[in-house]
Amino acid sequence: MNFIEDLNWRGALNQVTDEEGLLEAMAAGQIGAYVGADPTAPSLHLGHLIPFMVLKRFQRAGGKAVIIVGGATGSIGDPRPTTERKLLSDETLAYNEEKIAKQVTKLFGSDGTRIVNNNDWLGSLTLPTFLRDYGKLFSINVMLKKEIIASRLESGISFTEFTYQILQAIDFLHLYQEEHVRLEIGGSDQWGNITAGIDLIHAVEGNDAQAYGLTIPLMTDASGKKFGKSEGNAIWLDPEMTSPYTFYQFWYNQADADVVKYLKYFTFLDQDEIAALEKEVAENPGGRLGQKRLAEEVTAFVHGQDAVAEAEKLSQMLFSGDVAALSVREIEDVFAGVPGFETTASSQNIIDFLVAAGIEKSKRQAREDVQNGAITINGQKETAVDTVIEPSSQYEGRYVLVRRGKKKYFLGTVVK
Ligand code: 545
Repeated sequence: MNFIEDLNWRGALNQVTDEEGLLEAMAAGQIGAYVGADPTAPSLHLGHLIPFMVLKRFQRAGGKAVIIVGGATGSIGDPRPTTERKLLSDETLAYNEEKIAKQVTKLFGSDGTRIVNNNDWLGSLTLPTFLRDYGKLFSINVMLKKEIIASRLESGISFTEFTYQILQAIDFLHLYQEEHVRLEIGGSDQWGNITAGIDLIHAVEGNDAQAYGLTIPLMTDASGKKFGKSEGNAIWLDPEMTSPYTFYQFWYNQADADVVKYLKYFTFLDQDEIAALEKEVAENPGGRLGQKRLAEEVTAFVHGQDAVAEAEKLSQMLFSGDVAALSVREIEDVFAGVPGFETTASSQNIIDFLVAAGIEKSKRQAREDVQNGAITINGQKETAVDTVIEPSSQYEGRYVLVRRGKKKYFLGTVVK
């Protein structure tokens, strides 16, 4: 299967400007492809990852991969369909830029991907040069017809955001000339900017110049919901923002109806491997073998093999209830973003404690659960209704971990 057939099979192709031309160019010798990311946040999240995965597939198909960190474009911001962006402060921009550069270097830098910052060429461009060399080659009439611009004409758009597409187009031309880049890849929201770049290359280099664009569809789950959030939170690639455990669990908890689609989209497993997993999911629904493989593959890709081992160790500990040995750091990773409760450090009767924590609705229910052996505190099953709880006896005195039933955990933070 060639690069395009593979993307089609994976459901990862939305539009391509000239499929035949692109495949010919790829077959004739090594060409480059690029994806850009603006430092408008300190980390990429899962929604951003897909074009980078496609870039990686391009690289595996023999191409050269280039990533632009948009130091210059990020200071302006790609227009959104809704409203004008608020400009980020210089400090925020510098901070995000450093973070994003580090992140893409960590994710892609070790395998020969070239990472560049468009501030290096756009930053020194003067206004007269911009207007003479580039502005003249853009037709306002064409620019106004770009979907994103058209959608903003009613609500309004600044000259700054209107001009964004020209900057991105200059990037493509720059990489065309300097890095032998012939293809730009992006999400479907990038179509207008990518085709602006192709038009600029044709205007400067002649209509025969090989320049192609490819976009990837927006990911949705089986219920049609936008993909990539867990309980309303974005899944970030930065381990400080989304712990590798949460990241792993996000994949592990996907529905059977979605797992094959995600295996195709987010892993480098081949057709045979995915077909085998598809069969497994169909024959053994709820068995989670597909999800486990998905979680392992994507977590290893983003966080490394050690993070997979750690996430699986934590999952096992939580599943078996053997949580006494968890470190404070592990507790914080596992329960980040999960609603919990607060408790004082003073000794409390277990029934009062469970009701005050909101874990049990009534004392009667609390007694019943305790007597039935459904309640575990810090990994220890408590079956006596007169048990006295010392909330600060474990985990450096900072947390108390309650389990009700087989699965449901509640983390209590001990407050002074
Ligand atoms: C800048 C200069 C270029 C080429 C591209 C750009 C960036 C592009 C853009 N891309 C998005 C983005 O999001 C913020 C990321 C991190 C905090 O705005 N104009 O920078 C997203 N992109 C990945 C996909 C995208 C896109 O990074 O293309 O479609 C999301 O899937 O929205 O020369």
